[in-house]
Amino acid sequence: MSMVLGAQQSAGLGVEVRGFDVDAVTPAEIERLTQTVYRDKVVVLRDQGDITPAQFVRLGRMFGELVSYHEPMYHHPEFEEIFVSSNVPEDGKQIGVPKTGKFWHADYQFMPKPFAFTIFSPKVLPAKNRGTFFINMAQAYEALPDELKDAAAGTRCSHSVRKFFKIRPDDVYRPLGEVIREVEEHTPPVTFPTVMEHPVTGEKILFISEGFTVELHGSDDPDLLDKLFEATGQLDTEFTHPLIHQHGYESGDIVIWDNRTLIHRALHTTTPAATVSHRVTALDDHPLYARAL
Ligand code: 7UC
Ligand code: FE
Repeated sequence: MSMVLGAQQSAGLGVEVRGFDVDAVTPAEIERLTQTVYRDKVVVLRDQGDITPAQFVRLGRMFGELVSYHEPMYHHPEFEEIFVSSNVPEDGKQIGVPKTGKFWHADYQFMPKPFAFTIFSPKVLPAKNRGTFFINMAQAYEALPDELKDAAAGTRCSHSVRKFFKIRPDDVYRPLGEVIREVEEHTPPVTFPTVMEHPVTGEKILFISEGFTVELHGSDDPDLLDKLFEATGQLDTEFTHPLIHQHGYESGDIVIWDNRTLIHRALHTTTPAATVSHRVTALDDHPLYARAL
């Protein structure tokens, strides 16, 4: 079967792809998928349940240069390009890191070069709460009242991993101050425009997240960042804000999303159900943004 793209899902996020075969895909098909990710933000490749870690890495490379996560404890034991989120030990050993990403963020927003694409492969899905929340931050920008758009214009934001940096096994018994100093040294905050133009679609994106964005510079209003979090739905603890999309997974899905435009958050599970996912992350040939607004 050859690759078939469905229509944009009526629920608002995602184009479904059937018949995708990682061993037969052509460069033209990858280009089509890439453009679909830029325009429609989420692409869901169905029925990829048999994909091996080696094939998954190969798939990722077709979208761009892969970047391995900066903290090795997240790496797949054989493929450092794969970031493993897991609460299921293998042979009594923890693989990857449990409970990742349960906060609003864009991947690597705290680094100098945030990724263009996140490619996500759920491996073990819990029976309930199998999904990810998304907010489209271009849509969120457009929905802002004019006074917040004006207030955000020309400002910049700093982003840091500090609130969600996970303590590593080797950090046990280390002074917390020393660990904090190391985090600030290895991953100092980065600063980007608060509003940026998407280099491919030209959309205006509000590039902030409650998890990683720690400071807004260039405004007289000390509450502006909180107002922007509030207006974009990031402070809604019930997840009913109209900008929040809940995306569900079927087993065998591989989901590719535009990490410039979407912020996401792992769905909060109430029970400690087994959950395993793999992801790879790729850069593209475009700068993070075409211009600051
Ligand atoms: O453990 C985690 O939640 C990982 C997070 C701090 N960073 C994911 C990323 O790609 O930025
Ligand atoms: Fe993430």
